[in-house]
Amino acid sequence: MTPKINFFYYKINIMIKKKIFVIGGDGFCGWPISLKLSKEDNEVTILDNLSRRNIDNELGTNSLTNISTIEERIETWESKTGKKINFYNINVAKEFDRLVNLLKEHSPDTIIHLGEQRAAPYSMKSSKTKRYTVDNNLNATHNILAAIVESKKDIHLVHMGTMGVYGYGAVPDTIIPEGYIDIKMKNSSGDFMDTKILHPAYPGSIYHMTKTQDALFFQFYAKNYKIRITDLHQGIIWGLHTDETKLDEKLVNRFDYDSDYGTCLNRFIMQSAYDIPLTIYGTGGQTRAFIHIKDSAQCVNIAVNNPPSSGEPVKIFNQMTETHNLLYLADVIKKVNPDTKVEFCDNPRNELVKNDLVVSNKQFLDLGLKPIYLDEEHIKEIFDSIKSNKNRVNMKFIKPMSFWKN
Ligand code: USQ
Repeated sequence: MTPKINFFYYKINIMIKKKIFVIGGDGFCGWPISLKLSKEDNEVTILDNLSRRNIDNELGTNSLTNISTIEERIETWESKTGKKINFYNINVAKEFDRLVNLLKEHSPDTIIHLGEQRAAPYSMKSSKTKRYTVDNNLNATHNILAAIVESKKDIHLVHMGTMGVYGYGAVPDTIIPEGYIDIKMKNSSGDFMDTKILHPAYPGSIYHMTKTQDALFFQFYAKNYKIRITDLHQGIIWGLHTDETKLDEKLVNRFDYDSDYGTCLNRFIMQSAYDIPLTIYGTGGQTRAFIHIKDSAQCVNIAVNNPPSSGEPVKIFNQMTETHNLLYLADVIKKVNPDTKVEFCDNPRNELVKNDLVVSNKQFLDLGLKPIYLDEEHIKEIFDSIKSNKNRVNMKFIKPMSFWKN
């Protein structure tokens, strides 16, 4: 090899910050996160079995935006930015040996794990979807952990979890801490000893339950194998574009509006934009945590760059920026479109009619997150960007399709 070529390789190496696998990198969160990390000069490899696209086929649903194939997405990104993203079509819940080989071959510094079925309503639809959610999510998480051990590589695992593991205001008048609570336990002499444990799990759906089970896998593997693990307890995402997905129409993110995969604020904005009454379940007194899609990608970027040390307990962040109840969401939307109507529907879910929710997100704020807060300007931006997709709206998917009582 000539000195010139050596220099060339050296240059490439110092330009690449980290080698990152994004498992689930074709999905609603995974795609903008992959682009963000690629833009930040990381070498990004997407591992995805395209299950989200297949579930659209199964349900007959579609993204409101017309998303490109993963191949077109990656080609477009490279032609716009000169940055390459690799892609492997792999089911990590089933193809363990292939996953281990990929880890050995690429030696990623970081794995972002979004390879789970992520809709609470879908997970409650039937025995089939319950079993699929449990089989897929638990096997995916455990295979990734076991593959990291098997590969003998020092890999930081960043997992996309959910605020729903805490329940929503399950312990009234408390601030939800970031993952752990301080407790006192009586010892054999009857004295109270200080200790710290994972916040008790209060899952409200099968999907949320899989994330509470993930937490035990993480605790075990961090302690016994000293794997560096970060768990992000994310709130409800809203918004559509990031700076990267806006670069070309072929990079557009998916926007779900059906009652299984569409999150409430995105659904309400879309309903208002097309003169459909907002489908508020129950009284609208349910309070939830929210985060804009751009902030979600930024938080993952921060987490990637601030890993725990080997042997440290799992690092847990609350990945949310504000809490609101559903009636408040309707009020903000009405400010943008005063013609917005509301329909209070029978609640298909089993949840509190009203709750308070106070959450700490101090760690991300301390690490420099500057949140995008819900306001009329941002809602208007989403209105404008979805206005041209009227022909893709199927009214059949507006009303609840999954029921907690099944
Ligand atoms: N809701 C309505 N009308 C609708 C849809 C939802 O009133 O048309 C209500 C629900 O009853 C619920 C609230 O809005 O009280 C939130 O529902 P959602 O569908 O927006 O969110 P959820 O099912 O909780 O799940 C979403 C994501 C999931 C993520 C979770 C974060 O799909 O992946 O983990 O938000 S959290 O809610 O903080 O657990």
